Amino acid sequence: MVLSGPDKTNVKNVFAKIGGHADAYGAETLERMFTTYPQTKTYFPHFDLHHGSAQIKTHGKKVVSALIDAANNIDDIYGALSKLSDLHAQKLRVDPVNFKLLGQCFLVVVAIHHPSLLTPEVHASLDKFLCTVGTVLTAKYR
Ligand code: HNI
Repeated sequence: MVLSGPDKTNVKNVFAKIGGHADAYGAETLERMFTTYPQTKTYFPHFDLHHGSAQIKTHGKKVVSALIDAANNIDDIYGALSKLSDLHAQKLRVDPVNFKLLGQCFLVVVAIHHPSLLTPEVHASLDKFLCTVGTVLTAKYR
């Protein structure tokens, strides 16, 4: 998946607009993922997954921070997420299909909070970016 120049601009613009809401959007993304795709809960048996859970908030913040990190290093996403790639491949062993589910939920959150931001072009760029992040995080599985 190759991000074009305009894709990179679109992605950076989305994260600039999200700004201070990033943490809350992370938690909302996770809550949507756990509700809509309950099978994803199996990776978090040690978490309180109820609405408003402090663990979901903390974890949402970590996930979105990683996305921001990737967007800030959009020409070297592999490098930026290298350690996380090791973790997901070697320790967590999350089935790759789940990355698509999380990406979809993040897109829905952006769409709900920033409807005018998500033009078809920006939607496509963000989708490419999230797919790339998923590919990077599962790159070391084999
Ligand atoms: Ni993921 C831990 C980022 C997708 C299951 N994950 C992390 C951490 C970050 C992170 C950051 C914290 C690492 C640390 O503590 O050093 N995860 C991301 C990103 C994506 C992603 C950026 C995709 C966009 N992770 C997923 C998916 C699942 C998942 C799809 C499973 C459905 N991740 C986990 C689990 C942990 C985790 C489980 C450990 C949680 C804990 O604290 O015990």
